[in-house]
Amino acid sequence: MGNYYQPEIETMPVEQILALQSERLIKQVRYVYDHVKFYHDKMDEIGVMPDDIHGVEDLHKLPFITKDDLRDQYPYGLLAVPLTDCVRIQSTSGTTGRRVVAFYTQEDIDIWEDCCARAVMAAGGGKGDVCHVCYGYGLFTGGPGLNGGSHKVGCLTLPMSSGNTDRQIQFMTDLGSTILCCTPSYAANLGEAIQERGLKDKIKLKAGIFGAEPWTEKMRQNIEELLGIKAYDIYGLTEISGPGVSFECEEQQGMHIQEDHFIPEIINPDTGEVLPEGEIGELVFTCITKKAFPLLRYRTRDLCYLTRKKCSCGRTHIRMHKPMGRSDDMMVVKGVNVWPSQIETVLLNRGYQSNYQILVDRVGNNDTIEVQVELTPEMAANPSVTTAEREKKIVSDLKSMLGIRVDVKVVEPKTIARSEGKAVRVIDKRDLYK
Ligand code: DLL
Repeated sequence: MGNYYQPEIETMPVEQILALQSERLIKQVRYVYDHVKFYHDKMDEIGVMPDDIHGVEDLHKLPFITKDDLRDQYPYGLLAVPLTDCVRIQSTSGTTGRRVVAFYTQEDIDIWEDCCARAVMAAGGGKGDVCHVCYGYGLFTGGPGLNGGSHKVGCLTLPMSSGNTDRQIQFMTDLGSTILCCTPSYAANLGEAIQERGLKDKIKLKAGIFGAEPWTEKMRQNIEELLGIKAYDIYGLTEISGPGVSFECEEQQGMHIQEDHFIPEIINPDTGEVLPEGEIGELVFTCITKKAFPLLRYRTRDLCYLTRKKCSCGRTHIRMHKPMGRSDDMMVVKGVNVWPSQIETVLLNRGYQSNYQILVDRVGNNDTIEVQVELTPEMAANPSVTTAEREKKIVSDLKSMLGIRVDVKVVEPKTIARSEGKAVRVIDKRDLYK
């Protein structure tokens, strides 16, 4: 068994957590300054030395790091260990121009899996449970993270990966899965499929660990009813490790952040000013135990607030409200991170102009995404290529750019409504941040 089960850390008095964070932060800043040229230069530039950091109260002195920095430093610029000490990479969904590759030493993997193990335990998982993981495996962190956590707590782990609903249900009924790990939208799909097949009596699920995309309280109720389970939220991002940066306990009142590994801050996304507990702003993380890819003050772009209100589960780690929006224009569609700029790149590469619109909606439990783009006048004057051919090419380019199917409608010039102010490129009707 790993060392994930550390009730003395999860329930430690707040002053002790803060002391532990300070101790780790001081060491980590020195480590990062000495091992990552990017940080060395950035700190020199603003005149902050590792010796200026005496504890968490000095965190605000450090510079922020953003996804653009990560992109600029791709692939090895932020590595703090020789590549030969790394044993794994994971990567975010969404690709060209926006790829983020995170590196892990074996110790990083162990800690990440410990974080996921705590999440599985908080959902009631342990020896004797059958943990059915249908997050994607591969570069995406969902499958590997929950897989590792499930092993550590001694569950029988089913590494199902995503898709093939019939097979999922068959394993679930034959092997008596008790804990389900997947995106909330897929959980709702599975719930409906199980009901349609009249198999609800045959499943033994008691809990689900759902995250990687925003979901509402209404969706939670729906999933809990459909599957007869308790549905727990889990949050994380590849840059910081993956799932398990925070997770819900049985109280389902926000997600406990694993403060022995990550220090959270909430900032005003426009000014960078640190906001007090309870105020909504952008979530920022500093990793204090990571070795290979140790980010300090990473801006997640997720909007939420933090609370230290006592939780009756006994955990003292601070809680974050589920993400309430984004401070950039990233959307999570079909579980994949999508930036409008990626779609625009595909269109411009094919010779279209910026007259396009992205329509996102949810039909049943499934996201739909359609791109409408105008023909240029030159294209309209050239009937030798049919609209269907044009659409097929864009669908294929978008599939390789984003990894998901996007419906495409090529329309006549000047048919998409022009805006008088800022162009409205995205119409997202899902209303997921509630
Ligand atoms: O989605 C890691 C993960 C896997 C989390 C499985 C939970 C379960 P990325 O692909 O890097 O990593 O996407 C990270 O997804 O910044 C949020 O915007 C969004 N996100 C993740 N979890 C939640 C959640 C994984 N529980 C980005 N609620 C983050 C809302 C979430 N949004």
